[in-house]
Amino acid sequence: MELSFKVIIVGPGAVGKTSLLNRFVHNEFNLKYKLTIGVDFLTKNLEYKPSKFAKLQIWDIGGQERFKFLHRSFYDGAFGALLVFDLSRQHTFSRMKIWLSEMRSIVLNDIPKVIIGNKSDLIPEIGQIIDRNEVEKYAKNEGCLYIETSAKTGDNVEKAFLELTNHIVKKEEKK
Ligand code: G3D
Ligand code: MG
Repeated sequence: MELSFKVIIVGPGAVGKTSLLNRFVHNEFNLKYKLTIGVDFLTKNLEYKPSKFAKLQIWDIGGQERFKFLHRSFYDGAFGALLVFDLSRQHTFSRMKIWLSEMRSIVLNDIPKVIIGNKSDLIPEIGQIIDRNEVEKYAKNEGCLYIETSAKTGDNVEKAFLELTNHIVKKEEKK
């Protein structure tokens, strides 16, 4: 049986959603398409356990409000979600929380979610802007994993997708 899952990547603009997707799927950081127009998806076959593969169809959306009318079909059929904010910009954390509560109002079944603090490569330079304990507390409270990534260096990017996939697989196996 081939496993195949739709997963979605959401969050405010410019937090690095498209860059994370490019890093994960193509292992590169130079953006060929800068602005996400509406909805786009990429697929990748992920070896989530030795010799076990899952095909991920990853949907990327712009953070822009003007795409709001797309949300319902965007969320439709998703098995899991990555919620991204930017570790270098405080307000993106609050905006990401709004995305999560909106998702809860649209996707009524509880799908696995991973919260991503992206751009961790900037922390040595700019210091810690967002209280990590607060993010961890929030994630725990929402039943989500929290992972800090860098699409630029690639740090933890595969791990974030792996954790999400393992979560989804475990949940499906229980059915
Ligand atoms: P979005 O899809 O969430 O809107 P993008 O975000 O992937 O388009 O990225 C927005 C900007 O953040 C881009 O910069 C991109 O290069 C940068 N970026 C994405 N991920 C990282 C990261 O992990 N580290 C750093 N340092 N920058 C990142 P520009 O300048 O091209 O707008
Ligand atoms: Mg984008």
